Amino acid sequence: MKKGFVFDLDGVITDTAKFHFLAWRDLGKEIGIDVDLKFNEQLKGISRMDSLERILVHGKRQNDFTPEEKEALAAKKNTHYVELLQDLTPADLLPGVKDFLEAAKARQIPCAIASASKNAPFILKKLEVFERFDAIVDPATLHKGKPDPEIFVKAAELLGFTPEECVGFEDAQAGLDGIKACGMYAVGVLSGEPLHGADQTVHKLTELDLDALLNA
Ligand code: B16
Ligand code: MG
Repeated sequence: MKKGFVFDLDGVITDTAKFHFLAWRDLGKEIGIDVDLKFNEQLKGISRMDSLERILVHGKRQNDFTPEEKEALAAKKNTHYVELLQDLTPADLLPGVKDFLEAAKARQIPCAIASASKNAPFILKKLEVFERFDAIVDPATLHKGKPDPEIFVKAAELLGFTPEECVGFEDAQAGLDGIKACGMYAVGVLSGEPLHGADQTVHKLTELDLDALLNA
């Protein structure tokens, strides 16, 4: 019997990938690097600084900036990203999320957020579901980003369970690999590119049978 749920944020609870894309695309323009939608897929689930490093490699500019300049570029992208988040409302929850969280609450299944985003608490408050989560992993405390399983192990620990006792929900391959690497049951949420290695995949959380999932 599964005891806890661990959710990724971007692509599972809400679609903030479109805002990450716009902010990275504009920053890319300023430094002469083309960031298109296809390349943006590679940034899903990847931390802010690791995303910048990938963009610099993509534009063959990985040796052109000092650590301080990289910090400034990442901060500039984040300022733009946070501006784009200002109009977020509960209507931006992905289909089925609200009902799924309510159903989990009715069955007293604790829920955690395992997101690479340092903006997760702000986003969850905008979506009016912050109170619904029993734990949010602070990505600043982690040693390794996804696909390392650390964030999912930590989320299970914060809920008081082992990874095997939890179900993880992810839309990005990096996150899915992290979930599987710690023995957690993985639900892949399809948002674009195919996902490999999930125990089951859905397009929306409405497709899930909660009782079957708890017994998976
Ligand atoms: P921030 P997730 C990830 O969220 C995004 O998918 C990824 O594109 C982003 O770079 C990362 O959060 C860090 O976000 O700049 O807000 O700290 O999918 O792990 O919920
Ligand atoms: Mg995601």
